[in-house]
Amino acid sequence: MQQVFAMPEKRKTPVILGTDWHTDCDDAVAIRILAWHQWKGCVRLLGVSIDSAMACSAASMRAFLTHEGLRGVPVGLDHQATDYGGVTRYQPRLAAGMDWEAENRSCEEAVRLYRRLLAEARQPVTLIEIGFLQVLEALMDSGPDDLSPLSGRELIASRVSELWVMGGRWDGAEQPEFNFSKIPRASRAAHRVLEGWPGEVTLLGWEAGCSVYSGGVLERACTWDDALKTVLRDHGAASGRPSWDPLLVWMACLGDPARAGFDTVRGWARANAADGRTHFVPDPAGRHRYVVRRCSDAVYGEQLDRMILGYSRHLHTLEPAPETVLEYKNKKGEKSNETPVHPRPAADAGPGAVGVGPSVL
Ligand SMILES: [Ca+2]
Repeated sequence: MQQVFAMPEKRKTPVILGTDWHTDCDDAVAIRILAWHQWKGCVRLLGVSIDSAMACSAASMRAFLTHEGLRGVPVGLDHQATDYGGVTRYQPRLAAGMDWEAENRSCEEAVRLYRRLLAEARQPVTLIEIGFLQVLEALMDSGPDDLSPLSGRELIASRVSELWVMGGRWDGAEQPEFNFSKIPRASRAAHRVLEGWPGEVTLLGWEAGCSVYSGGVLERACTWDDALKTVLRDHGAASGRPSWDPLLVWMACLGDPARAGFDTVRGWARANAADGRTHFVPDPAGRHRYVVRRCSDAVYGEQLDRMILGYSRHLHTLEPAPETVLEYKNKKGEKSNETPVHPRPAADAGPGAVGVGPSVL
């Protein structure tokens, strides 16, 4: 039976993305999925928090956000998070020609970015975490400051609608998952966030995304320049990459796992503070839930690829989203709804050559 997926609602839900932006590249695919939802008017990206600190973390993130039509989104960095280590090819290429140290230095401390954005929020904010959890742990533990008289827990309780986390394993497997176990303090942070987060948490585990491949559509069907295509090639994943982070971002932007084709199990999730191994106790009154797939790998992968290529074509053809059409006065002082100039330069091929259209779901 054909699975019917929900179109995004034009709610412009404010979201903050936390990402390790580390050695894997599915975070970049996830940002493409988020950008697609912003284009469709579903979400509004308030900021990005990077929770591992590499040589060109901030420079490569800012460059990629610009490629994705998200220039100017504030970027925070956990400046202490050099202990995650790691080397990657895609970041240096994105950051070529930029002053890496200066870009990192210019980033607001990640916890302070969260506190500032939450203090300024006038409607509930969705938090999406596709990396390590020590920044959210520090947010939870933060005290009142010049940004807000509220403690971190009070800010979360009053301003955050829900936290969405890619992490853990919820299929009963013994092995710990990467985000919850890369280094000891990642495990401790996972333990403490699951134990003490004052709100709803939805978890997508390793098992839900490991066999869903996405992104390969760019190699097959995108004949123009696309930064994400280059990122995937640099990672050695031109034919696609498992979709842990993209799947979580998709359901979080929709605000409901069911709308992305997932069931949920409610209860209490726990992570071992020493090694990040996870455990779940079903309970209808629990504040946590993990997602369970309804569909085949191919069905999820196709849906993600349609968004990935649809947004690529949008960037390439400079097609304006309805939400970005500005009203302005022409030379005669008359109001006009003419298309504004898109900040991206024109690329080298015409529109509509291959693949699916931008209205994809
Ligand atoms: Ca990640």
